[in-house]
Amino acid sequence: MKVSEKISSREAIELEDKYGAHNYHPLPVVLEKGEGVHVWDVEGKKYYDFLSAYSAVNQGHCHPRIVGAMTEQAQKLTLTSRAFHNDILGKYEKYASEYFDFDKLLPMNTGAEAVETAIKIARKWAYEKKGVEETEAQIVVCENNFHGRTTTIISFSNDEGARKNFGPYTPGFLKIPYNDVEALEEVLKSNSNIAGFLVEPIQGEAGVYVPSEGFLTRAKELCEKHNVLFIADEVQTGIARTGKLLAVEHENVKPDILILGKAISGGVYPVSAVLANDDVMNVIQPGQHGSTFGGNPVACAVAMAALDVIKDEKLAENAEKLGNLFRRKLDDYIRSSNIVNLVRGKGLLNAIVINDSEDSSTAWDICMKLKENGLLAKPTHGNIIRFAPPLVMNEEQLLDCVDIITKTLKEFEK
Ligand code: IF1
Repeated sequence: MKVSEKISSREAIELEDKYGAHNYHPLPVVLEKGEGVHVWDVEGKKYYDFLSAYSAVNQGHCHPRIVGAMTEQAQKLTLTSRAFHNDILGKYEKYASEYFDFDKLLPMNTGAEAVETAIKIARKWAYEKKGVEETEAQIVVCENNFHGRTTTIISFSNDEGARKNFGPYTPGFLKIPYNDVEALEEVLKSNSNIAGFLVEPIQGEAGVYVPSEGFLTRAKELCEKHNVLFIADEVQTGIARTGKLLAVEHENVKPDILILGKAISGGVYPVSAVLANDDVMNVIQPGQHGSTFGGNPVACAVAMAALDVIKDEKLAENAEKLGNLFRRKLDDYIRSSNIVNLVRGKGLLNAIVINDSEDSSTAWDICMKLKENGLLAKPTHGNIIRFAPPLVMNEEQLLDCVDIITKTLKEFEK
């Protein structure tokens, strides 16, 4: 079968089922085209994309400037490895370091790789700068975290589905409840070998949990007081998704290590990055960390275009404005609804909690009906549906989506 050969939804799903590992349970829709806030399935049906590939397509599907940057670079030089220099890596590292106001950037490819990189840097910093006894460093993480799927990262997950039967697990992590400043203070006071505090500024996969106002500020203060690195995982919340360039900016908190992924490339190419100032980043010396594709020329070209688009199209401001409108409109509906308990989020990272048990199929059934009505979304855990459209959406499109969502939810009113 040639790639260009037309395929039906049923055929595509059957091929994946027969020849692909069953590591996902996708909604039964087969997409063929994406443009801006819309995607089309192989039968030509058009949908609003309300997942944005888990917040990787913030700039909209196939943004011409980003695809153009990829196409142009791909015809010049795609990959050199880091065995040699090239003419674009340094430009990108300067551009992105200044863009996020850090001294340096370490380029990787996936979010999980960037999280692993941040863990390694924090541990090395603890041994070589803080004086922690080697192999004794601990990193504080939050319950219900999601930071990726590598063996070390799932070692500190409490999601049984993500970690069961993948042991033995990597040691060196201490867990506290999310949004619990007292628990953080307690663990930092009673342990002198803490390297860092790794936290999502909003917990995405857990169900878009926004912490209390001031949590990030207090957490950063405690990290400074106890000489612990504040490590912000902005893979999902970053790149304008929550109405600021970074979610930590809602509290003017500057992390010691910043982790980025997903929309740093506009969903066009796998790009991730770890940023830090010299006193932290310089613990990494030649030969101590790396990746074949990390910082490749295509990634550099794509990321610079993707970050340009965020600023030029004022996507953080748009996310802030449309996010407030979205939650206001849904709150109006929820007041008279018996199927939705609440809507929560920041910017255009939102979720609704369905008034049914976690193990019910209601959230899934609602997403199936949304699909019929021309909007794609997917439940995170159990009875929570995440709503995260591309940030290029305009007000008219957002109100159209609110109509689709509320009309669909009304069909499930008890
Ligand atoms: C899946 C959602 C999950 C992330 C944060 C690191 C990573 C992610 C805060 C790793 C990745 C993706 C992974 C994907 C589903 C999606 C996701 F919340 F975004 F929806 F799982 F939590 N830090 N999130 O959210 O980045 O290695 O994937 O590039 O694994 O099912 P990655």
